[in-house]
Amino acid sequence: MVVPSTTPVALSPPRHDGVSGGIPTVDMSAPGGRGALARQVARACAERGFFRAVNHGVAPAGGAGARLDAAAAAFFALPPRDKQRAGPPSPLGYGCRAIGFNGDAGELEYLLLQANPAAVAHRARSIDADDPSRFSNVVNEYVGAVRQLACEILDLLGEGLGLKDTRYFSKLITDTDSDSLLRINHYPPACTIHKLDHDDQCKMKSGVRTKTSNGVNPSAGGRIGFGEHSDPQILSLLRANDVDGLQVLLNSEGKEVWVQVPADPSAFFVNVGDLLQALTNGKLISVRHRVIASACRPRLSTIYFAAPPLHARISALPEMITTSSPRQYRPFTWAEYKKTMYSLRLSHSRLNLYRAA
Ligand code: GA4
Repeated sequence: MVVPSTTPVALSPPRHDGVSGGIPTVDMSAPGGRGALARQVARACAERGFFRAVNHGVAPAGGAGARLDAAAAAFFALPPRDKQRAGPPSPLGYGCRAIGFNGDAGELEYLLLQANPAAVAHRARSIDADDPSRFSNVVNEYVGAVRQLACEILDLLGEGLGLKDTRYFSKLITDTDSDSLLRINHYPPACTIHKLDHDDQCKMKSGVRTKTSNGVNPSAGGRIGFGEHSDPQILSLLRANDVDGLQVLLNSEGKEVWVQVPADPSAFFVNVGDLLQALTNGKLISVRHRVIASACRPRLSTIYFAAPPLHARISALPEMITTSSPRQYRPFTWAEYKKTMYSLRLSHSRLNLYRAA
């Protein structure tokens, strides 16, 4: 077994074009043709399970992303009592520190929403009591745009992997019953964290700052904002402000190392989820990642988790199974997988429970 080193590193030197510090970058508008783009996306997802998408055309400055960030910031600035009207997370709704149902905790507060208009409208009443439709419009506009990008990436993957039905993956997430989620995470400035008890955390004000010379609180380094895990769904698209914190576990010359992902508010960070690993028979890898919240400024991130409908059958595609690459996972439904994931801790390597006999 490979033991991950705990100290985050930047991998160097870059291994091939478009890879910097171990993190592949894909220019979604690069000239050079769709075939080349498809191959680049498939290669990044196979080698790293993760890439930075730039020039993606979604949420340019002042667009849907900026409007969502403003609505989220306004919500998180509310007094704790008001925010708690949208919680506790069931798992959807407002949550503070507690993650899932099995004792996981992080230094964050969040909103977890089902990414469909009816569910958003229902939830918006407890999030923006003054004008619920204002909040739902902003969320729905963002979800529409980010889902389009997710479909584009999934279609490129279908092409890059040489699937017979290149739209197989994207059809799973555009189904009207798709179980996709939107998560908005607010990591309060580490400098304001005094005590770790639940009440204190959840009452923290996000605007309070402690002065340091470089904006990073040295004594707060290493706090787990969101613990190590892989995303269970098909594909996740993350956008965040200019505050660092995200780290991915990458393999470098046979060793697993935590790699810091420099913040880039103009980019989407894309990662392969467990279901895509299963559908591709392990060809694409569901990357483990975490957030270390050590900055003196709040980190705000928004993640779209593209998921299939609950009844979708997840089984490796025939093109992915060969004599040299036999079936790795037994077929299962997304509903079955979700039940398993909610019964386990955040860091569990849950896909291993589905290994073919
Ligand atoms: C990790 C990815 C997403 O944030 C999430 C998380 C979910 C939750 O917060 O309710 C889970 C976690 C995530 C996987 C294991 C279970 C479920 C918390 C947890 C301990 C929304 C998701 O889909 O799975």
